[in-house]
Order: sequence, then structure tokens, then C-alpha cells
Amino acid sequence: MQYSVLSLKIYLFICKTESYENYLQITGSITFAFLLCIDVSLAQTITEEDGDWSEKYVTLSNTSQAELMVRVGDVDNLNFGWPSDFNPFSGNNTPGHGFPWSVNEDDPAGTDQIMVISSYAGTPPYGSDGYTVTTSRPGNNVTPVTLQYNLNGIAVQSVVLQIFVDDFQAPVWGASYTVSINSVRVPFLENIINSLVQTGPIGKMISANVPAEYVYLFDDGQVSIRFDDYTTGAGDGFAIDFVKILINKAELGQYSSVTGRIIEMGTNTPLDSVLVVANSIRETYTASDGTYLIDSIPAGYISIRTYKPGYGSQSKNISLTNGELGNMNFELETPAPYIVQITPQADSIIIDLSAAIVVIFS
Ligand SMILES: [Ca+2]
Ligand SMILES: [Ca+2]
Ligand SMILES: [Ca+2]
Repeated sequence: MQYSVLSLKIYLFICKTESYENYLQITGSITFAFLLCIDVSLAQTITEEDGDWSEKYVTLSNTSQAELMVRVGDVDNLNFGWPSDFNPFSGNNTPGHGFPWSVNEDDPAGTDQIMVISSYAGTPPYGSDGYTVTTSRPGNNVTPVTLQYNLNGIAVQSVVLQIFVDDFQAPVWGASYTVSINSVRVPFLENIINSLVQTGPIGKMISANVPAEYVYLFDDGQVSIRFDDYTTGAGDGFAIDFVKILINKAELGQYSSVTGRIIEMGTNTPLDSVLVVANSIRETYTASDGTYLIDSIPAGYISIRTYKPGYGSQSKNISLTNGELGNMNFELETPAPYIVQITPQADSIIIDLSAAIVVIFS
């Protein structure tokens, strides 16, 4: 399906507009933009890994990616469709799109609809995004996305989550997201979601390996994922196109790599043995010269986090497409020593390890 050149220009103009003021100016054109986007979605795509993208509930066994693949939500860019030749699994951002849009009642709960965090009550601390000011309760209430599947005797050994997310902007509006699976908080997803800045609004694929201690959540064939912010009252709305889980032997096919060097702030000393983690899915340690290389990271939005005893943990983000090598350097800081007033007790020993204080009671 092809755009005409004129239509493409109009689409990009309207769809890249985010602020409320701009929204007021273009309201009359939104319907036109929406019709254009619908037009793009008519192309049918069927792939070995994902089946028919227009299907809203898909379960496939023994694909090239997984022993069992379960997807809820059609792969259709929130009903807008994809630009020609755009691959949502490639790691590229989508072009901006219009808002709000008509909700299709057939789309699974929690997909292809604008949701605004539960704590939003009309008095956001740092302003509001276009999703918040152009929608209202209860239509924009947060709704979990639920996947149901039959394991048919498969033992769940590993799980990779792929979620196509849109317009998460926690750093912009001061939101603090809680992500839960079956009501259990999952920090590995919270770290990613809370660092996303999808102003545009734009969509992107995130891929995350489910850490071993959370794999049990996928054992009984019912998974409910909820993205919400219960505390800040921030004016941040978001949307989810689809959620896909890959059970066992995940081979995603679209990979990128990140390299860099980690030094100590102030002294520029290279730091070895720093644990470097990408989206909780791949990890490595720095060498003696402070360098690291992580390959085979699923393409898309990548959050890199560092861990080293005695140093503050740092996180940076990068967006990489299939085959791309990104560069990300860090300067780690030793936290200032704590000053603690101690009331001596007969059986206490205090050991000061410069960055940390350990109190041993014996
Ligand atoms: Ca849809
Ligand atoms: Ca938003
Ligand atoms: Ca969808």
C-alpha cells in the first residue's frame, strides 16, 4: 500500500504533533489523518514467526523463535497500520501518528487504546501530554493485557517478552511506572518503561528476558500484564499495540550490539569487572581496560545498566536497529561516605569501607 507524496506530507505533519496547543489547531484534520492511517493498514502480512499480523490472538508452536509463541493484539500500529516497508520488529521508531483514535471493540483489552495512569486526577505536577487532554475516564482507564494459552505439557524454562509500546514518557511528565505480571511487580520491565521518552507520539518494540526468578509467572497459561502509576498523578498517557511472549529457545532474528568503556569519575581510571546489563536480556563484565561489548541484544529500545560494588549504578538508553553497533561510555561515581552518629553498644563493631558502612552485630 503506497502513500501519495502529498498524503505522506500531511500525515507526517499531523501525526508528529503532540502538544495540546497544536492539537487544538489541527483537530479538524485528525479525522483525515486517521483515514489515511487506516488505508495503510489494509496490507496483509503473514510471517512464520508471528502468523497473521491482523489476528488478535495467535498461538504458534515450534516457530524459528520459540517452542511456543503467544501474542495478544494485532500487529497494526494501534490500528494506524505501518508505513510501507516498515518492520516493527526491526527496532526502528514508527513515524508519529494522530490522536485520539477510534477504539475498535474487537481489539483485546488493553491494546490499541489510549490509557492514562490511575493516579492522574486533573492536577498533574508537570503538565500533560496530548493523550491525557484528548481522552477522558472511563474510556482511558488503565486496563491490563491478558494472555491465555495452553502449554500442552511444555515445561517453561525461559521466557522473552516483546511489547510494542507507544508514548511512554515518564521522564517528561514525572511519571513513575509500576509494571506487574499477575500482580507481582517486575522491576526488569519498570527500569525500561521508566526510561522511555516516546514523544511524537511514536511506537517502538521493547524486548526483555524474563529473569529466572519470575519465569514461574508463565507456568499456568494465564498472564496479565499491567502498566500503571499509582502515585505521581502525572499527565502521561500511553498505548500498547500488542504483547508477545516467547517460551523457550527465543531466537529473535533482529539483533544489535553495544560497546563502550567505563571509567571512574574524576580519576579516569578504567574500571574492570563492572557488570553491564542490556534490557536484562544480555550481560557481560568489563575487561581490565574498562571496555565491554554486548552482542545479540534484540534490536529496538535498549537500556544499559551498570553494577559495581562501591559505585553508584548508572543507566543509559539507546535505540538500535538490526545489525547496528552502538557506543555507550560511563563514568561511575563513588558515593560520598556516609556520616553516621552511633550510640556505642557493648556488642557492636563498626567497619567503614569508604563507600559503604557495614554494621555487624555479634
Ligand atoms: Ca487493532
Ligand atoms: Ca505519553
Ligand atoms: Ca494492535
